[in-house]
Amino acid sequence: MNGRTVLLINPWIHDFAAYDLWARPLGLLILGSVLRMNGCRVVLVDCLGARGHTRMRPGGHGRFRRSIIPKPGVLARVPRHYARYGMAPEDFVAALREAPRPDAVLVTSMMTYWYPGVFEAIRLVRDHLAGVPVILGGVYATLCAEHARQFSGADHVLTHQGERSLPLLLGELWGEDPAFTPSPDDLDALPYPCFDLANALDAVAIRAGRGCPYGCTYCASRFLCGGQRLRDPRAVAEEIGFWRRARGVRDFAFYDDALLTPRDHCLALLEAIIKEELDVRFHCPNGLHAREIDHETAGLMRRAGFVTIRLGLETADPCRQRSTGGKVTGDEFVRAVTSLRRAGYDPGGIGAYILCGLPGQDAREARDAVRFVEAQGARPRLCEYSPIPHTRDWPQAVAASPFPIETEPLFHNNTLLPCRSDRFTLEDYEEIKRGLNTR
Ligand code: B12
Repeated sequence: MNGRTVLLINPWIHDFAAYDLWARPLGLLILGSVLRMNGCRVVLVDCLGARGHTRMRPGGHGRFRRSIIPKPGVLARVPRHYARYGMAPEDFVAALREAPRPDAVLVTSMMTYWYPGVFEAIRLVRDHLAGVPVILGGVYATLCAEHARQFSGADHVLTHQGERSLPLLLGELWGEDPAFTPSPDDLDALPYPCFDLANALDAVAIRAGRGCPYGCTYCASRFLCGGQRLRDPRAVAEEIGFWRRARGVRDFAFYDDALLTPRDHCLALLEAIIKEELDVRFHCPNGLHAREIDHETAGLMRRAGFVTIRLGLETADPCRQRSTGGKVTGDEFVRAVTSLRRAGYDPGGIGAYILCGLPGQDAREARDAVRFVEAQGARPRLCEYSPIPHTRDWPQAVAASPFPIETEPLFHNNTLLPCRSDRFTLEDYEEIKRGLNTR
């Protein structure tokens, strides 16, 4: 594959709201590095990169550039602005023109309901790079594969992890044998993501493992990633050290589905990071498993440089905790918060995610969870439930939702509270949220 050029595209977000909470196209950049190992030249157009922001805060999160666009027809009655988040389309076209003509274009995708931004990118690639094969992959492409095949305009849709399947497909298209087709199960064999292509390296996303030992009914991790696999903790610490020393990166966001599980891996990771003496900050925008946090873990997290802590509580109702997968109990949550506070964390900085609008859920349950979190001194963070195909809750979500979520992924948008009902209305949600904002 020597001499081949591949263009990676991280498309826009089309949504009612979006804020950059350390959102980086980690999967796409790992694939870019795999293709480099195969001799390809790799170029990146990141709609959500430096040119896609109006304001970046120190620490690597910030405001995306926003332009209001017409709502897709099916969302016409939603009384909110709809916008394209990320770089101006003119800049996107200019970037396509400036890049060397590629032998293939790879487009990634994240949330299922963000597909219009993906389609827009593919349309522009088709207009400006006629004849170049376009391959689509990522979370939307995996969760809504048929929808993507039918409507995206891509030549090929690859589902699930692409480390092996992508070089094999490109090999077929180009009539060449790829030299490097790593298994996505052997995480220590994978190269570092090609973050060097990003024009502002203000934060790096990292994973110490993939998958999760739990199988929560509302979560698609099992379908997307398979069972849990772990990286060698020393290799993770070395990677962090590499970005810190070679590129001066101070902020890192962990994208793990289950960073703190199992305990011995987590302790080894924290100790390996501390040993590197790096002066870095870690952010965990994806919820952590509170069950694993005790006096020892909390102390090590503090020493290692963990600053943004979000715990995945979801609900304080013991029945719901058990029936959705049993990942945490109220007592374990209390112990986690107490341990974090003893380790020196400011209670207001300990966020706890609370799921709102699960199929059949009563608003009272979310209100109780808010009170429970506040009683521990932590900060409730509401998360509107997004129904996800291939999860165990999906059939119930389809039955409960007033929207046709089975045929139209736009209705998975969490902003709509897609499984709202008389027992949990949008007004209930707004009222709970207002209550938090006024405190
Ligand atoms: C990290 C993460 C986040 C980060 C942001 C990530 C980002 N880049 O923007 C944060 C914490 C901010 C976040 C927020 C949310 N998230 Co989230 N998140 C994840 C998580 C845990 C990992 C995604 C990831 O980056 N993986 C890392 C890389 C290695 O994998 P990857 O990108 O998928 O890439 C691989 C493959 O997909 C494929 N691939 C990728 N691109 C391409 C391209 C080609 C051409 C090919 C061939 C292959 C390919 O190969 C790659 C390598 O193997 C997933 C769960 C999961 N396990 O996927 C949920 C997940 C995507 N999130 C989800 C949800 C629900 C949310 C929230 C709505 C939660 C909420 N209610 O607030 C918010 C919404 C954010 C918003 N702004 O609206 C859902 C999806 C919902 C949906 N309908 O699509 C998921 C699946 C979790 C779940 N509950 O099941 N999230």
